[in-house]
Amino acid sequence: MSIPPLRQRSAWKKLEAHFNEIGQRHLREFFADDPYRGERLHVEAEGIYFDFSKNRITDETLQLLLELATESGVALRRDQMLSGEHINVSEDRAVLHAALRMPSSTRLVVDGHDVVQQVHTVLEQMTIFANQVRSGEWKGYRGKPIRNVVNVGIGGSDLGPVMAYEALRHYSQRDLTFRFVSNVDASDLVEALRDLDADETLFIISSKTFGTIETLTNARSARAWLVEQIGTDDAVARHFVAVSTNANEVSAFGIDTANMFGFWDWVGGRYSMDSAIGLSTMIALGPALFEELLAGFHAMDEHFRTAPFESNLPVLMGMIAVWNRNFLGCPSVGVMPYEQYLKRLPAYLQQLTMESNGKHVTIDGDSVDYETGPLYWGEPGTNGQHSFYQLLHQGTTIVPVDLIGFAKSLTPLAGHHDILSSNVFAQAEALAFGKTRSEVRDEGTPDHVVAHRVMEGNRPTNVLLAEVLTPRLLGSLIALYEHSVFTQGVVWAIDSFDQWGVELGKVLATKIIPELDSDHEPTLTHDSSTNALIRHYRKLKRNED
Ligand code: G6Q
Repeated sequence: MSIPPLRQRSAWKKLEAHFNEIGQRHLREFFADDPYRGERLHVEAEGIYFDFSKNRITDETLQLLLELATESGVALRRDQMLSGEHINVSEDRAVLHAALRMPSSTRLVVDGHDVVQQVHTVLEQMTIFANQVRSGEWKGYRGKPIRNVVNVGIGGSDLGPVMAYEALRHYSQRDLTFRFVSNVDASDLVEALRDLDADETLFIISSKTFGTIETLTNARSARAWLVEQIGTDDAVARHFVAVSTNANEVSAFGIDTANMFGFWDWVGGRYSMDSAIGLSTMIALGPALFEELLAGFHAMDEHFRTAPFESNLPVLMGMIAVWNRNFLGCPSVGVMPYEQYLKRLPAYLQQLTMESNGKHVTIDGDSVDYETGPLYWGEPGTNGQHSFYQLLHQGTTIVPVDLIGFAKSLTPLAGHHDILSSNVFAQAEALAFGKTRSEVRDEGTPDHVVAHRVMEGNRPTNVLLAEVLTPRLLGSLIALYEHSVFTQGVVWAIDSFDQWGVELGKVLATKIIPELDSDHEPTLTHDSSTNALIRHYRKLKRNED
């Protein structure tokens, strides 16, 4: 099936004409025209109630967006992904994070291997180890049980574990301490270790490639710290494990591959929190709750795979995002969880969305002539309301926002939760409907202040509402975003699963590292700005006048 370039697809052309008709209409009108709009424009799947009625769309918009999804080959591409075809074309790889959460009773043969069986073999290995650590059976070199777990990784090997730990901390084993070290800035490691007893500390070195300079530098320093504290290299075997796809490098680093938890090249870094990269999560939660997390992911995968587009939550979410990006022209999207435990979710989603869809060429290598992934950012509510929400309400840029709320708190204290939740609803309402000039006047506002207090509204939001944050719900929520990102990437015809911009960063600095070394005077061959900066840095390092 050959799919025309985006601008030539018939649904795209219809959407352009349609936008000319309704693009300037106000959410106030949409709601006034249809008293049932708020009830109608929602879907519910896997415990997530998704209200998309406060988007600047009509029934026709929706129908055309779904037509565009169909014409763009979302279903075909989805099925290719789920069956293990190499849809990551620029790296010639399968994209099989969905296989990480398939039940052990299923089979999926890809490139000659049953990947489900491979996944469950590693899960069993993780389960044994996690239970040993949790029960105190796994002892440090001098016989003390492990009480501190330090995950050392960066990017996809850090953001998922830290987000999941924070999100599910309520369910974690509280006599274990978890720390996450990612930045090569030594402060990150030094601060993480300063109050830890080496005898009780386990390092999980998480790196898909085991070639990432930040992680290996931190891992070497962590090992030096441990050896210094305990007094012998022999201690490393009881205090270091690795999560990687690269057994050779793990072994070269000095970690016994018996203490390595593997995964595969078909798991992208930002899609790996439910692979062995989630080892710290499993230790924190225990294998049973980790299984719940996987079940939540899988349930959303199944919904994505089987639900018709008009009730398919990830497809709807993804297509509304396309509308906001390409037709409303919104350059940025905010995600605001009204659940403190989800405080690292915005950072996690920032990588998921921007690394996946921040691309300017199509899978065929042609330059796109339309916008792709927006900037993505966010903070937990209600904190954001006391800072940047000002711009959301009255700025000159329209920022669509996902507001995520829960009906029940995990930590109920009288009076708190309804105050928190009222803000979810109030913000979505205010962003949509604003406050008109006459409403402001009727409040008795002096004439010269009226203009300042008007909120034009018409700012789109999605509200995602669930009962309570559980491991299962978190899995479904993350899978929802994964598949929404996928849907957008298919429409934009980009490879959502490579990351050449990130790879560039990995090599750029390596040329400069030796040039900063005080012992040698380098011959600098960069541009004049870079040369001057390096010279000034060297001078400051020497602390000369
Ligand atoms: C994720 C990216 C990137 C990667 C890190 C760490 O999709 O590829 O964030 O996860 O660069 O890579 P390693 O796990 O190989 O150390």
